[in-house]
Amino acid sequence: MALLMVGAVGASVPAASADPAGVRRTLDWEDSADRVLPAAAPSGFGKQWATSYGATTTTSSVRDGSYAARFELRKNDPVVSSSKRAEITQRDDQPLDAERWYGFSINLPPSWTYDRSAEIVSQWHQCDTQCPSGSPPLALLTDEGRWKIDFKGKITDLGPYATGAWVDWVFHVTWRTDSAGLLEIWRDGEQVMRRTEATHGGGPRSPYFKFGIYKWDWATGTPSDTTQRVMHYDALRLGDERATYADVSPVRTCGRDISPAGVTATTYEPANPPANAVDGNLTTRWSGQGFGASLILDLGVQRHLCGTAVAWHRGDLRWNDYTVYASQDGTTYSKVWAGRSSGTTTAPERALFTDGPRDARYVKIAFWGNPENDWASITEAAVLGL
Ligand SMILES: [Ca+2]
Ligand SMILES: [Ca+2]
Repeated sequence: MALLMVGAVGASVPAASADPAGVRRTLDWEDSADRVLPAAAPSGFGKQWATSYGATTTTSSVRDGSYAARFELRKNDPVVSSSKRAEITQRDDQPLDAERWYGFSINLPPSWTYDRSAEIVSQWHQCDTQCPSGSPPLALLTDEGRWKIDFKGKITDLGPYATGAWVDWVFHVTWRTDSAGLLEIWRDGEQVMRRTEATHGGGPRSPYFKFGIYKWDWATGTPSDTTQRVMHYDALRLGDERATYADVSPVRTCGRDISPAGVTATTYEPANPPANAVDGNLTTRWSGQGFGASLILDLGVQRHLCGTAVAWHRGDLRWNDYTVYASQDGTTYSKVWAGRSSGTTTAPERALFTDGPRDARYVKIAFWGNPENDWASITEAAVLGL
């Protein structure tokens, strides 16, 4: 059977990023290009530590994948940027009135004991030139054994922190100096704060994000009960106004519909070409005849995939036996699911990869038979990712 090519159905093929369009940067430390600590900060970020242990990558405790960042700050460490800190900082290049999503996960190990002195573990710093001075407009703190939010100088107590566990945070901020500002915060999926008011004090740019350990009391000599802090940080995703909660949340559930950049089939009848299977219309279909007739979705780049959702023509009247394969190169395919559709619905039916998520660019859906005839007829096919 010849491979019949049809035109790309997406607007454009993404160049290299594996993130949804609204996610501007992922820092989950799984990309080897980001594992440049402690010598340097990852691309696009600045370095604010002075020791060999200030910021490193670790495999000992991770939120996702195989790597996380590990921050360590000691009381006697050199002063960095006028204080005691081990932080990775975004550039001060955020446009005015920016809407931003920030998702990340923090693990405070058991050594993160009670201290009467606070530390900031994530902060949103006002811009540096022509901008108001003073404390950052927004910060996530630990203080006296508790999580706290400092929003424009007002402290909100979120209750005691637990150690030895990952805590997922999502912040959604519309940076405004007027009443159109918005601040939303979720901890482990639960919204813990919402404000609709000005979110910062002014200047020509929006605040920028920094994360790590910042403990100013160690620089000023204010009493403190600790001399060392170690923290793990992972699954950072920075999104813009196009992003959603799910796009940046450290919780990755299988269900993200990944738009294909192109679709082909091993065979089809002219009236029902492969593009009909990805047009969002359940009344149009791809139809190809024969045992093993296959639809192939090309995602344009390798993505972290976890399943498919397939809707069958006459899917409420007959079942279909099919197999799903995944491939990185479009040549070598591995079986990721095999089974039978329900025969009770024309709606898309999800099939999650039997052995869990995998990285792939191509997904092939191969038809083996139904009780009526030897035609594969798929009205819609989608690939699910994390
Ligand atoms: Ca990771
Ligand atoms: Ca269709």
